[in-house]
Amino acid sequence: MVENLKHLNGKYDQQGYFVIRDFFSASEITSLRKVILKFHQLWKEDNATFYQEEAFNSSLITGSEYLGFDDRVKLFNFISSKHIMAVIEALMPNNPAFMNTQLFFNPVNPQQKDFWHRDCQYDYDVEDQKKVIDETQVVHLRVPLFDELGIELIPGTHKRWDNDEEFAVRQEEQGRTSCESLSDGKKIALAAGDLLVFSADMIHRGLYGLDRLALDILVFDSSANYIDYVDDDCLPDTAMLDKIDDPRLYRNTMDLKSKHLKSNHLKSY
Ligand SMILES: O=C(O)CCC(=O)C(=O)O
Repeated sequence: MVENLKHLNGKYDQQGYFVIRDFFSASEITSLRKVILKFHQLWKEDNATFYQEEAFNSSLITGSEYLGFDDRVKLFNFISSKHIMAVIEALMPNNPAFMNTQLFFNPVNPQQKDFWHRDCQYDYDVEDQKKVIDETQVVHLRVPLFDELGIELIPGTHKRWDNDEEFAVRQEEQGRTSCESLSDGKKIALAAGDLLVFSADMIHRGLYGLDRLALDILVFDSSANYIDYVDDDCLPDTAMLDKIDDPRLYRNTMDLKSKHLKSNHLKSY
């Protein structure tokens, strides 16, 4: 397994993604699905208009708004389970930190098209996007709960800037639209049980269709400055930490949070 992961790490480095087929057992997916479907149902009821009109994802799945103590502990234990931690640590050996979770589903409106983007484009201007892909990366671990068309991505774009076509399409410039096809796009179809690991900052899009419902786990390297992106409520509380077999991923985030708070506090004097 460790040898295998080393090979995958090299693949991630070169391509910006890798997929491990049948990574999860059927029973793991069945029990995860139960918790996620509970969240999804409550979230849809609470966000009915948004869901009907434009939504294609939700986030903060591990938070306290829709799930109770036991379900949250189940999720935390799933996310930091031995085999997921082995994958995360193969990519980030030094204190990987938990950022968030997102749930991706099909938009209700069939006119809504899947769109190319880099996640960092929503927070950074173009010059800073170039820096982000050069210096740091947020990694997504996609866990499909049902078979899905998956993700289309452009291998290698986690480390290189866009060509003219890619830039015009994802930024919708020169009359191009972000749902157009791109010549170097690679479609990765996924089945329930597979794990797809990819860089959030590479050029990619989710492919709408089938009954997709995918849990994305977002992690980052502790040396990168992403702590402001973490919502306290999606972290385990003290009582939960006691029930998590391996809470290092969350403790790393909490440590970063408290360091950040302390340094902000000092700055304000
Ligand atoms: O699946 C989707 O709709 C989009 C996925 C995506 O953009 C992401 O995971 O960052």
